[in-house]
Amino acid sequence: MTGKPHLKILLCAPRGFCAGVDRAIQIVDLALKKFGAPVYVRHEIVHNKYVVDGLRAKGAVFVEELDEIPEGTEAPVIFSAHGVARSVPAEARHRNMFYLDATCPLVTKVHVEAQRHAEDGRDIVLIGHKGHPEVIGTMGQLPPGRISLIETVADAEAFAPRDPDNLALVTQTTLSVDDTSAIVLVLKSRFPAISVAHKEDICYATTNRQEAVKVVAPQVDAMIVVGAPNSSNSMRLVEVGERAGCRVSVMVQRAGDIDWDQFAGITSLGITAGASAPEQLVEEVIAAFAERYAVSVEIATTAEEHIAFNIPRVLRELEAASGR
Ligand code: 0CN
Ligand code: SF4
Repeated sequence: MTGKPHLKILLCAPRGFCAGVDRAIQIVDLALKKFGAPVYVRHEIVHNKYVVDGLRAKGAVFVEELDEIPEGTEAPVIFSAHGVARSVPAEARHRNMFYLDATCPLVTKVHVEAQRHAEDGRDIVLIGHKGHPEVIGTMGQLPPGRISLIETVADAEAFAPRDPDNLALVTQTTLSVDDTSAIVLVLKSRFPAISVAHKEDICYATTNRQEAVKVVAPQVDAMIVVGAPNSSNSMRLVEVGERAGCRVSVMVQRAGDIDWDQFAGITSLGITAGASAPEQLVEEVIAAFAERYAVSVEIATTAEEHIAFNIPRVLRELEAASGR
């Protein structure tokens, strides 16, 4: 018998890596194998320091813009999962760079939607967070002025389009499902003709992880989201936990970040992880609790995920050629 207090951990499922993140990391890994170091990566491939540090140790060089990459390099450059403005591949082509696009196919789908709406003569409303790389990438699919960014219900109420009867709506993929539906409601009531895809563009992974937290958070004393502060989908999970009435709903990047005072006296804990957070970090957090508590871990499954995305053909071909 240990003298440790008992702690029941409810582990959200699904949690952690989504298909887009898995693919993006695989693209960097395979590129390093095929072309050797260095491989340049524009922006954090996914928003997780542990992932980025791990790839950096294998020879990936992270930059924010292409102009940080030396002129004339033959090393490939990879665009992150969040997508890029059209000017980025254009610049890469102009500089004769070899690039690989790790943009999640679900983000590319939004880019294509925006382009189609523009071809049909509509102006576009994008719901998203200003300054987020996905928003910069999506807005950069069209010339300035064609896409208006809406961040809040107040923005939607104040929005004054030049042609209210000729609008289309697209969204960032990693938003709060509930906040977005409130904004969509305002836009639809103000602009009944607005063209919306069957639903907003929030991806399956974002939706499923929020749904799991909604189920788990009301059952526990505290909620931990393993993730990073610059990860939109992870930050949304913290909010969902708070709104579900959890007294403590916090983000933790690594076990070392845990503020033990916040968890004093708890007997149950919910744990999830953002779409860019590796499972090793979840295990590390559980292990840290297991040092102080007699933990029991139960999995709370709210959805099954069986989605996987293909990697770019050039890597598949190289993979085949090298006999892997
Ligand atoms: O954390 P991520 O790298 O990105 P955001 O949630 O900040 O968009 O997760 C991958 C998501 C994508 C694209
Ligand atoms: Fe793609 Fe969604 Fe994952 Fe982003 S969170 S990489 S959109 S599956």
